[in-house]
Amino acid sequence: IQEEALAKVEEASDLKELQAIKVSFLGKKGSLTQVLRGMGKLSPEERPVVGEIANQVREAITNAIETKNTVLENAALEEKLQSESIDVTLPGRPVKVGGPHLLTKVIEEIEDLFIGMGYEVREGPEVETDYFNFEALNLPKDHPARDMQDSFYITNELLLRTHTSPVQARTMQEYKGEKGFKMICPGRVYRRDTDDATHSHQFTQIEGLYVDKDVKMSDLKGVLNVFAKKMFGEDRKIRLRPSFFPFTEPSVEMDISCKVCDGKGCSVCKGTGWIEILGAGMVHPNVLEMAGYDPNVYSGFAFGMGPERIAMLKYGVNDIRQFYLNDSRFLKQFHQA
Ligand code: FA5
Repeated sequence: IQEEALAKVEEASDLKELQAIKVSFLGKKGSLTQVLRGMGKLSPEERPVVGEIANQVREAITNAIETKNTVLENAALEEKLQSESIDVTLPGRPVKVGGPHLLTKVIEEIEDLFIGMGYEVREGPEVETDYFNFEALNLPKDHPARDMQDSFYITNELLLRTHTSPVQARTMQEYKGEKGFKMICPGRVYRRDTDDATHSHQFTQIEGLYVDKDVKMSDLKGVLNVFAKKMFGEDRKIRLRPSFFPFTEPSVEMDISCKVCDGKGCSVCKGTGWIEILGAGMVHPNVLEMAGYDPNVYSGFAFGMGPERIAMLKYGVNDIRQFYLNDSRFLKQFHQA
């Protein structure tokens, strides 16, 4: 029995097999156990002799199994370590990092440009009073021009601002009609417009206002010209067309000469070759007066532009809705831009 058992233990190749061998010799029905059970039938002289041998055999088998058990356990551990080892020399997986939204970048670019010309950056509330959004801008109740900007009213007196122009009146009030200043104000605005490729019901504007003694229309033209060239390139031309806003007189809209470029070169846009990007004008005397400035002493110019339209023109985006879809395939194209 001992020889047979030791040979089998030696051959065992895994822990399961070793366990089976242990049961077959030492278990309840194991062959050595059978021998021990049969001892009762032996004569009193034979019993101690056979008993001693049987005990020695059991000890030998038990020792052999334990030794083999340790060997097999170590082997199993070794194998596990091998198969689960980490190759630290493999290149890591890149961690995805975000970046500023294209619109944020364009707004910051415009801000930098005007900060360079001495403008301060201001903010105003998106939930605005009827007074600042309309009345202080020379748009009394029932004025037909209110229809130009279909509004989201919250109460009779509160609405989501339809443009950033209320910040003109707010800033003038803060300066109390006492001194000149230059400011721009970027922010979100809301209109009951139907969404399409160039219109959104929520979009951004950047307002600009320069109030001082002796500000002239030619100053406005000069500043807009610098802005257009810095933003779109030296070869761009601007065109001011007569327009109407109740808060400016005279009022203009600014077009920029438009070109489309592809791999083969650039050509002017289809249609007129011009694209409208902002509204502007000389601050209406009524607006100056309501905000505490004497229109006989002070004058000013103001403008309001749409950064989405500017970004579309500059980066070749053909649908304004792309800015709000949060499609990472669109967004990540501009992370390095
Ligand atoms: C105004 O909102 C005037 N407050 C601008 C102004 C300021 C004039 C100061 C004079 C003095 P208008 O509605 O045209 O004007 O809008 C200005 C710009 O906002 C447009 O040129 C366009 O670039 C952008 N814009 C207007 N409506 C939308 C829209 N639904 N979606 C995206 N951009 C728009």
